[in-house]
Amino acid sequence: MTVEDVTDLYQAFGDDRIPPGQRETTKFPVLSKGDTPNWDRDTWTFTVTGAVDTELSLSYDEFRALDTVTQRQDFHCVTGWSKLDCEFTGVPFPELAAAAGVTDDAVHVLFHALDGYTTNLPLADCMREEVLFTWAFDDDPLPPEHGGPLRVVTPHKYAYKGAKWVDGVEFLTEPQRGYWEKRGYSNTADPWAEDRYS
Ligand SMILES: Nc1nc2c(c(=O)[nH]1)N[C@H]1C(S)=C(S)[C@@H](COP(=O)(O)O)O[C@H]1N2
Ligand SMILES: [Mo]
Repeated sequence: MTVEDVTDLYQAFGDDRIPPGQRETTKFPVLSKGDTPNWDRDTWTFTVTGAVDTELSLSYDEFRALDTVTQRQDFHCVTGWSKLDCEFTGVPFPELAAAAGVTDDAVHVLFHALDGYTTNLPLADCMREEVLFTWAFDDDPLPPEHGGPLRVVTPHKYAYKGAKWVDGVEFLTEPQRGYWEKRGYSNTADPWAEDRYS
């Protein structure tokens, strides 16, 4: 398995790999707004909706049949810890966007998750190879508390931009705010600018 190292992406945002105000940890703390939701492999459905040519509805097996990559990435939590060199396997966002065909008027994206969580990003911030829908962490299945069966990772943003238990992507023609973005966390979430709160 080829592992692509994308840990140098920070160079586009700042001088240091560890963003200002962050401490490195080797632990992987769990941060969820509530309980870990249950899911059923037979009924789990991933939807792509909104400003697309073709809305998609994929079963778990159909999602897993998409082309995948494995990347080494860093993970920055807004509460101040960073975990370096995480290996995630999954589907890059642009791959999924191409499968649905994003229409010209799409400017923004809202991610939906099984626990009711949502988070938002401008389309341009999603159309990066490092934005992954991932089900594997360091060669093991992604643990349920970390978002299994499927989560998003956003190594160029604080981790609340990555929805755990993701089951839907909505392409929007106007910006919209997600769960934490409505509750005082930064809408932009750039770790190198320390965009923590709004
Ligand atoms: N569905 C869902 N995704 C979520 C959250 C959540 O509560 N629900 N919490 C977010 C926050 S605030 C953070 S910091 C990261 C934490 O990921 P971790 O628990 O794997 O460390 O997940 C993000 N994604
Ligand atoms: Mo968080």
